[in-house]
Amino acid sequence: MRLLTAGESHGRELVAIVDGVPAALALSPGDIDPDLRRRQLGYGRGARQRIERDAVSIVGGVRQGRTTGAPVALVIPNRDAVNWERVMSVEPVPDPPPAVTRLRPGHADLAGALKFAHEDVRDVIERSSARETAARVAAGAVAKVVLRRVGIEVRSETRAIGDVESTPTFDAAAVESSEVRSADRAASERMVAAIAKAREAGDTLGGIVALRVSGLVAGLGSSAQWDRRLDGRIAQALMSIQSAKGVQFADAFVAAREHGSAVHDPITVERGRFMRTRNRAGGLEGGMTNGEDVLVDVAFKPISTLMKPLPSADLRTGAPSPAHVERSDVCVVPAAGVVAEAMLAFVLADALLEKFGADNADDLAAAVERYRARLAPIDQRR
Ligand code: EPS
Repeated sequence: MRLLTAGESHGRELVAIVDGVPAALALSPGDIDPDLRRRQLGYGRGARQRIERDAVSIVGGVRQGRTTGAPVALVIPNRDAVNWERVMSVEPVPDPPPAVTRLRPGHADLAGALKFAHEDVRDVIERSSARETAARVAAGAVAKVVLRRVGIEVRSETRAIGDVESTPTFDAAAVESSEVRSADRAASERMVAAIAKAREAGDTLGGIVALRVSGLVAGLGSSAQWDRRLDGRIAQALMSIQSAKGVQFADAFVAAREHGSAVHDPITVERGRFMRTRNRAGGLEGGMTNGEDVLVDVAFKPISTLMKPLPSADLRTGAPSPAHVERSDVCVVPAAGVVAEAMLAFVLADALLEKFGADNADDLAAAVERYRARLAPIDQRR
């Protein structure tokens, strides 16, 4: 599967093209819109989310409620675009709006302006903005439909916001009813309080999202070539999310300080299946799934647009100047969990189709079933 997204944060609409989706999958906006809604929620979100009512139009790849095997094309209108018509006009306007030139540390502003020779940072902001993640979430929802066809499920939960931590249980009902997407009620309250305090101070907060994938088969990805290793592919996709600064599988940074005997997961056989007595590998060995749940965390830095801006400089003159301030969020970690689910689902669906065939969803399901039947220990297969 391949994904391309296009569209500006304040342009008319966002676009996603998902290529390589198998035919014969039931797919409708009802499979996508709930995730778009979840991405908009979370304590600490900015005023933009009160303007948008993200909903997808499927404009390619689906007919009579089923995928055809053609590229799935998705469009999400930006309701806010009506307020940005002059700024975002495709045609030149007679008196263009003032350029943004005060660079925000932590954002794409400086590197992007230098790279593309932009004199208006707006030309960088519009595409680097995390608004683009709405298109990713729509595409990820399609990937989740592929995964669900063979019983694979991706979940996320907030592990930390600022210095407030919790231990994820992935209890979906409790997570989705929390304003910060943590199933731990007491931790949720402390996370909300920490975000409120950061907002009062004109500051922002980051955090950690935990992801768990269940229902997997062993053998997705490959140890045979560096760029087929699934842990690398997952890390790349998660690291590509706006604000992501780190990825770890299970508790990798703790395990790195321990002995091998404490870290590797003993193999047992239960009810005719290979099992592990623990899962410190995070479900991946040798760049392949090992059949256990995939466990992966993503660290998100605090949002870089600060209401009390850091010292910075002007792009055109180089003169010292506080960073540009514009409407933004205080904390996006709850929403980032939904985006991370989408990216993880996308990579796993891609790996699944690569192994089992991407043409038709029924063929795919039959191939996975056959494979599952042959995964028993050798002497139990006879
Ligand atoms: C976002 C929409 C954006 C920001 C945020 C994410 O809307 P606007 O820029 O119109 O307020 O709220 O983007 C950033 C934090 C950023 O730095 O770009 C969204 O829909 O997720």
